[in-house]
Amino acid sequence: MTAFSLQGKRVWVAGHRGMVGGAIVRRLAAENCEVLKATHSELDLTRQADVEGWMAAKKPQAVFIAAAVVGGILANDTRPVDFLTDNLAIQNNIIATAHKIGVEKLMFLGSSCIYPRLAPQPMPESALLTGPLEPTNQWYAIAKIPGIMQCQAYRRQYGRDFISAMPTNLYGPGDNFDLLSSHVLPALIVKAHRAKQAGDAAMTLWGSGQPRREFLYVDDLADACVFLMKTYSDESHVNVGYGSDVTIREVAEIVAEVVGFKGKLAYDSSKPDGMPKKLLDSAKLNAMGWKPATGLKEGIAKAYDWYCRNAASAPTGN
Ligand code: GFB
Repeated sequence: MTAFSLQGKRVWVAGHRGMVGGAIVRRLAAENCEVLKATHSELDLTRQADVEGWMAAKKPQAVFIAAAVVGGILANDTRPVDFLTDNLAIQNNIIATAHKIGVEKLMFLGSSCIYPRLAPQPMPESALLTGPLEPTNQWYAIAKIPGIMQCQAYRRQYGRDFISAMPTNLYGPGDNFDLLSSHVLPALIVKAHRAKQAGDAAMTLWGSGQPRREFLYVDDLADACVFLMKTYSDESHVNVGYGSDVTIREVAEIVAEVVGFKGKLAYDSSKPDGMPKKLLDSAKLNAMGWKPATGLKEGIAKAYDWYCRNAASAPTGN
């Protein structure tokens, strides 16, 4: 493995206002580097000429691509154009320009939904492109797969040090708590909090509660990203997971306990379940010496605390 030092470098975190980008910025504070950021009003990442102009002027030496159109199971299903074409444009513009201006190291971030719906569990890196995708997130998955291939292609043809990491389902500070577009964990936090405040007898989950998901605290992901940026240099993408999964019902029970909601769980079967199980095989990353630091209940307590201090009073979708 080749060591790459971030010290003294200009490091661009594309998507720094998102949950993942924000966590990477927090983690980079310990790396003695200059963090570059561009807000959406300063730079529209879907516009190639703008990305080229901005990157040529700012000259980042390292880039984390944490910018993406993201969302939970319903948002994926109802906004296919945004999830497919915006994500393709964003990653293509950044990766191609990174090559043009000679970025020394780049990390592309994908998602565990790149793997087939019925992939072997836990899902190893080698399961990519071995079967049909889960229909509820196929647009996002189809957009992310070429990002991995692009990093590989620039490495093969031009010797670029571009790598990719595939995180599992994430949660934590800076999450999206809008019930119509969020992922399950922030949605459960909002639902439990509101149900507790209203004195409701039950809170309603989407689907059957039976699907299994793996949840990683976002600051642990950021730590893994910086670790890989500094130590990993190869073609294959690397899974970044927590190491174990729970059913949606089980995670709802943990959220209810953390929030202090004592009512029942109800299920809305008109909403989709999505993948029956999504657990990454993170053996490759673990063998390099990295492990997550935050337990699930501990992470949920931190996320709930952040929600109470920052988002609980904001209007959210219903
Ligand atoms: O996190 P989530 O929206 O997406 O949903 P995926 C996970 C599971 O939680 C599904 C259930 O079985 C949902 O039906 N669920 C229960 C809920 N209650 C709720 C709720 O109130 N809100 C939400 N959102 N779900 C995502 C992809 O898939 O995984 C993304 O859509 C991304 O593109 C991400 O790849 C990692 O885990 O099914």
